[in-house]
Amino acid sequence: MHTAIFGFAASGKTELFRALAGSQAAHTDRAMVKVPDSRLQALADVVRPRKVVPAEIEYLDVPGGGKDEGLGQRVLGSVRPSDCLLAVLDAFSGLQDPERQRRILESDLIVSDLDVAEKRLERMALDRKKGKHLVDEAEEAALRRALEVLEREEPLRSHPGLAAAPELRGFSFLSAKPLLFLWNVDENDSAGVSLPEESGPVSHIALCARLERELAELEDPEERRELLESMGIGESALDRIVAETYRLLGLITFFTQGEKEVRAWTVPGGTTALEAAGTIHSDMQRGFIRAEVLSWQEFERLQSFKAAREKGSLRLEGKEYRISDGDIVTFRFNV
Ligand SMILES: Nc1nc2c(ncn2[C@@H]2O[C@H](COP(=O)(O)OP(=O)(O)O)[C@@H](O)[C@H]2O)c(=O)[nH]1
Ligand SMILES: [Mg+2]
Repeated sequence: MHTAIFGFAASGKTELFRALAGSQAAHTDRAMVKVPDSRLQALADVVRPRKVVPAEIEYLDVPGGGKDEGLGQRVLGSVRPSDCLLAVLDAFSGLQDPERQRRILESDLIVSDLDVAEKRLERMALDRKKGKHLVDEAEEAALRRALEVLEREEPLRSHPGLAAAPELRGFSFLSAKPLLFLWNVDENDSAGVSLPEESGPVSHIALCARLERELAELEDPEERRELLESMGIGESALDRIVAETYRLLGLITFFTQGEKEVRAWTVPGGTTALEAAGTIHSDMQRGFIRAEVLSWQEFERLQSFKAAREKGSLRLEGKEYRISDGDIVTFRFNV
């Protein structure tokens, strides 16, 4: 999972990146960040494995970003390969209107997609002249629908069916990606920013990137807790952003456990046991026999796999079983 942090110059992107990436951030603009999940440690406390492996999200601090003239091609190009967009808005300096920044960023994404769709359709029109068979008609139809949406200045993400169309996947349309706006407010949030209400895969979080970066630099968990409390927030930027990213992308977590390691895995909601096995290893998918599943609720209640087995809480599930958030899964397979 890749998330690109982008926005205008001096909006606080690097402060936010450092808040998320902690000590890793010093010499890089890319970091694998461990997904905080208290369930993982709770499971490890019972299993006592040699290793505990959290899920990870990759964050990229995209440098640059103009001001009034928009983001520019280089920034948009760096953002395109990501799964999720994190747009930072300067709501702390008082120098720019954050709502205006938001509109410019959103329109940059739409215009960039419009450009991609138009170019591709022009190319297809040329191919059609050379020979009808050269044109993929399903792709062309999907592109035309996308173009209509974009010409109305609507992002593709507000049409989920179209945004997810397999014919459009290769284009990595920016306005189709889930988008999280980060309103970077000052230390006291003196302006008292009010966040817009939006539906669809877009949402808004207000936080102070500089404070969060200072928080992330504290080694001592006790000091950290005290600062969090004095800031009047219970959760760090990382907690909030990761939770919102999972919600926006419809992601869930399942766990595997054994003497060797306890590990968290991230999959889209609705993933089947067979697909989940495939995210771990292709052999596991190929030789899939069944999945032994303990729900998180039952694990919390019993705190023991032995008890779960005796009480019949450990379920045997087949290929089509849909994984639930928090499931602890053991795959039986044969290759
Ligand atoms: N007061 C205040 N300053 C901030 C905040 N976030 C960033 N800054 C400052 O704004 C400047 C630009 O931040 P930076 O993260 O480098 O912006 P970038 O260009 O988007 O990467 C730096 O001097 C930061 O310390 C914030 O939340 N509050
Ligand atoms: Mg920067």
